[in-house]
Amino acid sequence: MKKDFLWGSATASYQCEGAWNEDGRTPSLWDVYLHENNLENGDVASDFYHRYREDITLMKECGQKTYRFSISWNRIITDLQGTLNPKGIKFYHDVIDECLKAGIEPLITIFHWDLPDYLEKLGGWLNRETITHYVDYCRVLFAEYGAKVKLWATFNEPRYYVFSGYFIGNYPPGLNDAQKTAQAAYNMMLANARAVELYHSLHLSGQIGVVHSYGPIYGIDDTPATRQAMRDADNYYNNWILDTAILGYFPEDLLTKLSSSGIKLDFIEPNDRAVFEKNTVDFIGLNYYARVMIAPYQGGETILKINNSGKAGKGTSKIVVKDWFEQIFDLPDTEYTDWDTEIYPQGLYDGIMMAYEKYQVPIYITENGVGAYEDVTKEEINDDFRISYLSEHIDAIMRSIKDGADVRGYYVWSTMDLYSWKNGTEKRYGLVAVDFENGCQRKKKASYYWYQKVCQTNGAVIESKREYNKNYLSMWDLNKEGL
Ligand code: BGP
Repeated sequence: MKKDFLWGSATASYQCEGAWNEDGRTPSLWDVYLHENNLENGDVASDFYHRYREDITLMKECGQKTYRFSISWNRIITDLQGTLNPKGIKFYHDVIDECLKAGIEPLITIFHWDLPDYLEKLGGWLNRETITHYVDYCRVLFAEYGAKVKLWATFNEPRYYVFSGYFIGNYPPGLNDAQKTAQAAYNMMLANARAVELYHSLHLSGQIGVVHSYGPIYGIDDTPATRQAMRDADNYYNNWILDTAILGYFPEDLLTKLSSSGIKLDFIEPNDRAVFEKNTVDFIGLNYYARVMIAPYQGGETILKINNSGKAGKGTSKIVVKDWFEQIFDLPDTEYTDWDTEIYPQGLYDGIMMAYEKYQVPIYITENGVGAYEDVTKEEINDDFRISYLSEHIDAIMRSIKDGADVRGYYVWSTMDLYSWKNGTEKRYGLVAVDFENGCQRKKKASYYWYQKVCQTNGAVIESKREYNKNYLSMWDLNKEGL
């Protein structure tokens, strides 16, 4: 591994900060949605707002060289008139300064899903005006922190945010509307291009990219119908973000397929194309949790069922997109978590190789980790399953680097336990445990000590023993061979 490889970990503002109504912060759409529906919320979360020094010290002791975190927009700009909140601005200066003092490179995610509620009330990402507000927000961040921060991500996972909020409906604003899904997705990608344009115009010495919830596509068999379903699924899951952000426009066959599926593309304005083409990202952040196994669409209506409880039983999740594809969640010969997430490290290797061959831009693995129920009241927290999960995934990255991919950093999700959106705080990902019942006390898990060795030896301690059967067709084969 190159000496400057960035080992680190990641969090997001709403999931860890807490202090939801302190020091001038106004609500985001998540505060309102969770309060109104009486659901478990992030009011306190991991209390990072008050404990960030302790968390950054823990990262430093672990040997981490980078920390990816997001900024809460509504902590910085508190209303539609653009009122700035000095205390909010100062908080992130303090976090950044603390990182830099500890030798930790900050990677800032500008938007990790917590849209200010004052914008959601006006239609959120369905409203093109939100793009203007977003660029104004970026301008504030670049002016405040641009000299200190070298790595910026415009958005965390446009796909997950848009699909969960507008299509599946399990996240706010809780809609199930294909037309609105396409429109919100389009506006978000346009906002990405506008933020890149602004950042590049300022000639700061850093890089800007987008973070994508990467789902490397595989096919259940090798038939023409499966190959077509895989291409459609790749457009649906990956290409509308990656092609658009890196190559400068949406795939033509995606636009055709959307039109033939009854989506009106009248939200596209003639001058937009040039904005996309001219303003492409410097790097991509790939969040990897699982591959996506695809079968051809068999019939019936669209079904979008996600297992958010971890108790619903494996195989509860079901995704059928009418006339596009079906996604398989219960393969017989592989392992899944209680939330129906397949554990398949080889997908990370394949995914990196595919992305690098296609796009030739630097890659950061901006999230990777495993969520589980854990008893954190024990003296020692032996999360061996997490150690083997992370070890196998890091091994996949190291193999991809050996095979020529330009991967520059790796972020464990998550730095410490935090609020896992609709899964609540019970689904834990952290290297450090947070005892949510007892004042959010921190306790290092076994995986923390193990990751310390990884960071300190620059990956030399990683050994993976897993063997892979190549049972399924991958998008990689399909990209090489064509449809
Ligand atoms: C990613 C998000 C994170 C995080 C992670 C784990 O999609 O960027 O915010 O939550 O997934 O997912 P979950 O918390 O739903 O288990």
